[in-house]
Amino acid sequence: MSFAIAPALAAMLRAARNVLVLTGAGVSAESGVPTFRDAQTGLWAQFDPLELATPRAFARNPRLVWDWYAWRRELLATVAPNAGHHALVAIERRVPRFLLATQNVDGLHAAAGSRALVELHGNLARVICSREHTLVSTWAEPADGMPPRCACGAWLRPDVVWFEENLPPQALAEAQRAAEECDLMLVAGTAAEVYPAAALPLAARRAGACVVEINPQPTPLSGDMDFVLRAPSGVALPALVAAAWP
Ligand code: BV8
Repeated sequence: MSFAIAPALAAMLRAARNVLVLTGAGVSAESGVPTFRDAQTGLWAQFDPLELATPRAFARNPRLVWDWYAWRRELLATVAPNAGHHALVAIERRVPRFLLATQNVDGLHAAAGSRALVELHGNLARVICSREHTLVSTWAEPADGMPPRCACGAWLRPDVVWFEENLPPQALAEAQRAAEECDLMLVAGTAAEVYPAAALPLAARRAGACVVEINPQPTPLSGDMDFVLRAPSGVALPALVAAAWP
């Protein structure tokens, strides 16, 4: 499936000196990773992710939350980056300054080769102690129906940012600075409903950047975009790269 890119947008990307990209779960959809708001499949279809990805859910039902993340971690072992992830690597290698700020916790951007990358919401593959926040790589499967425990006795948890938890300050500051300084921002695969990540595109626009939405569906941002590519990111991003650097 090819996709037509406006010559003005192709020229903008080719001439760009400083590109910021914000991605959300939609960029991983074509890799087979369910988006955050798509109905979870099987056992998880009965749960609202917004309800599970919170400290309160973990405190209330630690084993359920642990198992939800263990299911998502196992799913990640079966998926690979798609053409959209690879197109973002191609852009990173061609523009003078580049930053990719992702809301995704699936590690697929790093797997595709993205280097200038900040993970605003953490990474599902990493497990930490819920008290010390230190990385833990191995653990015994518990027999008490609770999550595995750290040597200190506290439960283990995924190294992701839950709702009502602060984002990693350095990653957020780096993305916010890039929003102030970029001349072109691509916003791909996000419903633009989760803050503070969703504030980045309008910050870039206020600072004078050209902002592009890549999403098959409209979002609250759509009306403020300079360009909108109404297509899957796995189609639109490779088409954008091919149009900018034929
Ligand atoms: C914070 C990790 C300060 C976990 C995630 C009331 C009380 C407390 C907080 C708040 C509140 N009201 C608002 C807030 C702030 C809150 C927030 O924004 N809530 C929302 C729901 C209103 N934010 C926070 O709590 C943040 N922290 O503010 O700290 C603080 C401290 C104390 C008290 C208050 C505030 C923390 C936010 C981070 C949460 N963690 N993930 C996990 O993954 O389990 S967020 C989660 O949603 C994922 O990271 C996901 O990426 C992210 C955003 O969703 P999207 O990426 O946009 O994905 P979604 O499924 O929604 O949409 C997919 C899109 O892709 C769609 O548009 C679709 O059309 C498109 N698409 C589909 N296919 C394709 C495609 N696009 C392109 N190609 C395709 N093929």
